[in-house]
Amino acid sequence: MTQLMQDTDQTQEHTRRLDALVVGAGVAGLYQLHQLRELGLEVAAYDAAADVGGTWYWNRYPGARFDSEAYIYQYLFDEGLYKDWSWSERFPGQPEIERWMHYVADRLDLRRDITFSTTITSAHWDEDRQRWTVRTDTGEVIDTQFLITCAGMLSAPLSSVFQGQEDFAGEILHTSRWPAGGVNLTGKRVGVVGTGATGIQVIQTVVDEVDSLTVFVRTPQYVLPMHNPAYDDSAVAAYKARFEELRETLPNTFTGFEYDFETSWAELSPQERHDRLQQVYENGSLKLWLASFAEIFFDEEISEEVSEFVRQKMRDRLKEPDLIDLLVPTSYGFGTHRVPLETNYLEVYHRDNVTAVGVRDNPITRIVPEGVQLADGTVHELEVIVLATGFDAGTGALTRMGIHGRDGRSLTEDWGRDIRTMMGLGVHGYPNLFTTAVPLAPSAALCNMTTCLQQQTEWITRAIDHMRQQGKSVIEPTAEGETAWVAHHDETANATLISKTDSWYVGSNVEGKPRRVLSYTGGVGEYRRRAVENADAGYPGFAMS
Ligand code: NA7
Repeated sequence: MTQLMQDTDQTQEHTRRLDALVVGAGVAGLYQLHQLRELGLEVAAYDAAADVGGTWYWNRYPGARFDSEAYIYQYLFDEGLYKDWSWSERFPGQPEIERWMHYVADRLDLRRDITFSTTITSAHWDEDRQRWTVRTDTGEVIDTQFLITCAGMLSAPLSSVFQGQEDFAGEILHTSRWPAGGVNLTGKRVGVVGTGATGIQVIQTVVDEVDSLTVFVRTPQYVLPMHNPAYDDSAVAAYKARFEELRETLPNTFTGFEYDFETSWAELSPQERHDRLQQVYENGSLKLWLASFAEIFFDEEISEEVSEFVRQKMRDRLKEPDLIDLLVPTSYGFGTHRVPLETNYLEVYHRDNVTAVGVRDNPITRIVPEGVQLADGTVHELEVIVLATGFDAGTGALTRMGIHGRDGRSLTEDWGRDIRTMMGLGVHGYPNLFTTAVPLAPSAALCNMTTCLQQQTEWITRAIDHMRQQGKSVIEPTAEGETAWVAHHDETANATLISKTDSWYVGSNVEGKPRRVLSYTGGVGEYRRRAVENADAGYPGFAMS
């Protein structure tokens, strides 16, 4: 027997054959696995994590919690699944959310089809066999008809940020790789780099524990106070009674939340506008952002007026001019960044053991053994450095996976030039690859994720079902279909102020990443309508054979 034949035999022996491989066992992956199993497919999910949860497995940093209301961050396809779980508060913390994900996996008996602690290291489309060959870091080879990525939009951490990180004498941690057993910060000198939604949750939480806290602030954030009441039995019963209403409403609003833009700026007097802003501010949710005035995303003057409303709230709390200068944004409009909800975050900076260090004009140059060094040579001595420095959003999970499509083309290289997808559901040149939570769909950012991920996975299930019924085995976005979607996406996105503001929403947080608004900004309801229309019409923009 020749060496080649031996290798082939061994590969076949160890190759697992599937109809569909789902990458990820978080919100999308669990539901996708469930649906395809119900459809009768031979399907399995793989996850690098040791258990289910996705985002809620990895992000166990201090203070991690929802800022979608718990009763809308839900699966809505099964009334019993919804009603048999009771949330303890409006915006629960990560441990409770992770327990809920376990509940979902157990209830649907999903774990038996999930391989944990296993990373996909490559996926190659085999043109002759019209199937994917997928390899893992445990040496497994999987031969699958469909490859479905449910890998999350914020799962590729930016954790190697500074020169010298490996030389630090203390402990350095990225927020999304926080150890399961926690980290003892008691009495320690702790530094936090980053004041996005994550950094803010960390800062307001660890401040009670640490000896001293040094916060490195580059771009300040507009923040809104969170109102987070505990739920008693009657509150739980009240939201459960709304199940049908929520199931009807959520998929059709602008952002997949229960609320929507109700009033137009032009229709109201200045006093009425202020009253409306005050009313939604007091709601203590993302309502001021996602249900005040849609014009804040398009009109610079209206954006400025609403921004000023929020700035004044922040100034009233910060009081001190130095802190106001450092922490109140002025260079971009409210809502063009992701808006964090917080609890006494601004008040943290009044504490004696907290130092806010501006690093816009005097940037961090490197990590030294003692701590963080700035451009002017100052060293902030620390024992723990928390990197709340974010993610390669939307694309990073896939570009780190080694996906190669037709003719060996590399998704990493393709998206390194230009980030294109067909409705965020597939990519031209990559047959039988279905995607979720990638760019050019609302699930890339501007969405209550459960709403969008249910919709996308249901669309994928329907497409596969359709193919099987039609006797088709390969689906791929056409070049023309994709180009038309990209054009529509860009036209919609480039009309927004989001497109003009630097943040992970446009990929500017990753050096060299092609700039494009990641999220579809036409609205969750509109996206859904278009996706359903596409399926009803027999999938124009996709070629099937
Ligand atoms: P974000 O929102 O991307 O925030 C990252 C933060 O880290 C942000 O304040 C950055 O400042 C800061 N950063 C990154 N690199 C540096 C360097 N080199 N120096 C100083 N500061 C730096 O990530 P999050 O994890 O907070 O949130 C991501 C999403 O998760 C969030 O939007 C929610 O949807 C959940 P910058 O703004 O770049 O000046």
